[in-house]
Amino acid sequence: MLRPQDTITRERRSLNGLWAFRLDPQRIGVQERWFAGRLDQAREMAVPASFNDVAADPAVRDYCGDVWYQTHARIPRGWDGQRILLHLESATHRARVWVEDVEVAQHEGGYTPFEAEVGLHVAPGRQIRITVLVDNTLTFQSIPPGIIEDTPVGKRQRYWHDFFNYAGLHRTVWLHSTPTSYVDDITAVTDLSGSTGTVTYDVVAHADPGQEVAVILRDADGQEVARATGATGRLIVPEVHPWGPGDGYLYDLEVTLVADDETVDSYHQSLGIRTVRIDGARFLINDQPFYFTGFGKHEDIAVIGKGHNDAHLVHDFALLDWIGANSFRTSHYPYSEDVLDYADRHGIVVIDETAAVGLNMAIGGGVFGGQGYQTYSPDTVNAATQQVHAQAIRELITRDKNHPSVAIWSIANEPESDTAGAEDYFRPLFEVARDADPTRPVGFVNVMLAPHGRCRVSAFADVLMLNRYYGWYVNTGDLAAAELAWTQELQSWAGDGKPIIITEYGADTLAGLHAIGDEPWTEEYQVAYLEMNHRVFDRIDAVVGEQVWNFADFATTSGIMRVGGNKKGVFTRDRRPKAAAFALRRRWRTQTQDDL
Ligand code: GCB
Repeated sequence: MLRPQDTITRERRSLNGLWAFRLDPQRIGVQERWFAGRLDQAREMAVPASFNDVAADPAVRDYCGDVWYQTHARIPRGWDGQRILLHLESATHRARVWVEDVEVAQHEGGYTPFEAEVGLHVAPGRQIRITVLVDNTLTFQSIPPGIIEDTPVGKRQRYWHDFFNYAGLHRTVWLHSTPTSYVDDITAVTDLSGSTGTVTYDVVAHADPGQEVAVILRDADGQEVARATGATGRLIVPEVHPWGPGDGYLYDLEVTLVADDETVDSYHQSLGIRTVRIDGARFLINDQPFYFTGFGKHEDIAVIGKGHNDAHLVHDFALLDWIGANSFRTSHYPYSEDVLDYADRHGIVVIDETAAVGLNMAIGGGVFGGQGYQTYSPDTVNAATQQVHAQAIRELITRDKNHPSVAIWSIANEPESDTAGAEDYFRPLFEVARDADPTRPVGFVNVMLAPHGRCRVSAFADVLMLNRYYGWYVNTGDLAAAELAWTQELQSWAGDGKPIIITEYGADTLAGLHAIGDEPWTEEYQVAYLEMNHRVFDRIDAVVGEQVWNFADFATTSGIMRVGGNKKGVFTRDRRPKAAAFALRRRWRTQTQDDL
């Protein structure tokens, strides 16, 4: 599946705007066929957006279950004879979709796209009704997992991850057309040797006899640099301009389906020519050692929650640039494709993560509620969960495999990883990732509860990604003790001979709170905490990256550990800098990659 595009053979129409919206707490909508007519008793809801905060209604904010979205759209007359599709970039966490009275799609997983051919049910020029049932429930068989607890006052959704369960239609919904013979998928793998680049491509096309695949590679000025015919092949690019950190140089691969010199279908795939490789404990991009600076982020904005917004996208990247960040992690789910496109164009390196977060009932139960469960068991995270997780990995890699910015696949955040159950659960998932993409390093993010020597999953990983909170959750307020303990632990990981990226270190900080001594929650403490961490990292050669938790304050479920959300942001939720922002800027903008 390719993302919808406007090309000489394809068209797309965004369905973003205000949709009809209705909660369905009794789950009667399917039985009553709410899709079969105009949605009754509906309010208006913005798409894209999380529905939770838009309505200013606690019943909507904390809602758990089925919600219905409906819109009407006209199929362009010019699409007569074309393949017509409905494409949803995400529906969190699962969806069923009807066009008129016909169910056309179902999808599990809240952060990856899906689409359905709808041509049989629509007529060009006519208006159609599109109805989407979105279910935001988390269960042990969803990624991320959660549980609905029956309490004396009703059902309550619990989950073991530290961000608010925003849901809805978070990204663009498209109607789009392709020719009936069409390019269905493109995989491009790039390589560099001296000043020569290569692009090895593989195109899946639904072609009629007599039609063939042809590709043309153009540089950023639109000049042709290579061409070939055939569904698979290799293009040689002399005097290549590689993609690299800080240099988002992109080529355009035009993939066409041709018959007798006529273009039947055309799709443009942007490409960055670069390599990613691990050499011992070094992380190499284009054979140069790379040191990650940046953040774990969230898609999290006031009012629209996890809804995609272009102005916020540009602003967040402007702040990344201002502070000197060269990378971020899509903690803790796949982000909008617009985010990755932007990272490609601006040379920002991405650790791309699945939504497998909170597979750890020991830690999450203590912090966020939902105690007393065993993580891996036939009744909790089990073989069925593993299948859903495997599918989430495949869908992530299918969607993002051609982004030069993506340097690492992270298949989970902080799962329980120190038990035999964890080993059995994760071993096959690493294979799933490597089968789907043999070219990029694969890892997962290790939690403090599974330190070196106890973690049974890190052996499967190409790169070690550690989240550590010395000086915050442990040695709170005692940075000297934290520094010693952290250095010792990190030295033991360094013995594994793999590159180490610190994917989380951070301290909750209330903007405007100050103190002279080491007082947690103050702006000064956040600075001192980060500086302590940096002293530790700078001692250990195997550390090839530091990503602070978090870029900005973000919304969480309510609980005694959180004050109006998680406050570990270096920026506030409305993107104002805390003192730590200036401290990081000094480190990241004034030091070179060699110093770090
Ligand atoms: C973690 C999690 C992240 C939390 C963070 C915290 O280890 O990966 O999702 O938000 O800690 O602030 O506790």
